Amino acid sequence: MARAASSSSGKPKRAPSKKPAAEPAANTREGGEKFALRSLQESFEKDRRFPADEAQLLHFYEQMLLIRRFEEKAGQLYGLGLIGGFCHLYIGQEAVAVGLQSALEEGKDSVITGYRDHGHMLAYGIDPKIIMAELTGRHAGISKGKGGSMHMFSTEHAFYGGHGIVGAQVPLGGGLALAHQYRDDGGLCLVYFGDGAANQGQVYETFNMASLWKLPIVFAVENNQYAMGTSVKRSSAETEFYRRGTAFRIPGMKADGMDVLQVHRAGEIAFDYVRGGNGPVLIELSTYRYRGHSMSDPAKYRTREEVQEVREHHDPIEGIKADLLKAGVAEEKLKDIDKQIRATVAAAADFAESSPEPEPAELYTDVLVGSY
Ligand SMILES: Cc1ncc(C[n+]2csc(CCOP(=O)(O)OP(=O)(O)O)c2C)c(N)n1
Ligand SMILES: [Mg+2]
Repeated sequence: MARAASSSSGKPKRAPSKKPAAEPAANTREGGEKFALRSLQESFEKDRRFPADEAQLLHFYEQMLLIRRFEEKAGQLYGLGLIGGFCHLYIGQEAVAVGLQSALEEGKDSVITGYRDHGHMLAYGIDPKIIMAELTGRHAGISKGKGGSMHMFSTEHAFYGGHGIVGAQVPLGGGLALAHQYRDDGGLCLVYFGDGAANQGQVYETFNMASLWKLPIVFAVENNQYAMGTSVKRSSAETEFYRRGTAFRIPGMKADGMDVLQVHRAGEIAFDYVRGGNGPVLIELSTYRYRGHSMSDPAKYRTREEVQEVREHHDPIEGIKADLLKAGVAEEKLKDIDKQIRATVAAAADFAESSPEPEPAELYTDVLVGSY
């Protein structure tokens, strides 16, 4: 039977454009069968590592090492009872936040993530003192000590948290991207979420609207192989997370999340594409967390050998160190940088421990009270 010239909803089909039709982009409805999941991966595969010069390599090394040493110290303070509530460390995943955020335009682009958020803040150059003060619930903390480890924000850096509800940051990120589009400010939103969060329905609702409206958004799945104690193999029907946007015509990319140069390069390609008005990109960063899910995780779901293998052969900081040594940087210099970073982190911990807690009156500030 011949098809009527109307869509399934009964509405007449849009009249064909009078302009000479430009070749439709593959990743649009008009692009029909041409949608290519791996269209961006192909350009990435041509040249997977960002060709950093010595100064850039040193910068990546310093940023990742700062996150590592900061998180080690946070673990110690937690053990001493100075950090209350939940505390999720980023040790092992440093290359993801550093590689991606260094490819953003700070102040123009926005970032949002889940509760494993200390590294993302440090990657923005936010003062470790005020992050540590937040972890220890002090007034000087970035959320005045009222947010703690999971709920930190810096509107100055367009960093919108810090969210404890798994996956909730994804639709919020969609909203941030819609705001960029509406204001036409040229910015994009980078949304991070985990492999576990990737199984949530709200993620796919966001994919649909983001793709339909061509929102300037990059979805970054930090696949650290586990959601609490459940491995991706036990929880996910599709463990190749970069494919998860296929049904929504979102091109997918996959990069080694333990190699900061690969992450940065993948970020550049994705951000360029999104800034071109082409709609969202999904990047899967394969990574690994060395510590437990949170500080109270006995980690019985994996062997010590598994963790040891990643530490010995895939550590992101050892990786960049090898690049630096190859570039002729003296090992002594790298040791000096480590010493300075340890001193910075020790000063942040001292500051946090000696800062006052918020006044009781703070209970009444930043609280939304109103009638609806
Ligand atoms: C809606 C919701 N369900 C469950 C939880 C409890 N929970 C906290 S973290 C987590 C696992 C999430 O894993 P993943 O998304 O892989 O992130 P990762 O912790 O590995 O960074 C769960 C189930 C929660 N905080 N929110
Ligand atoms: Mg995970």
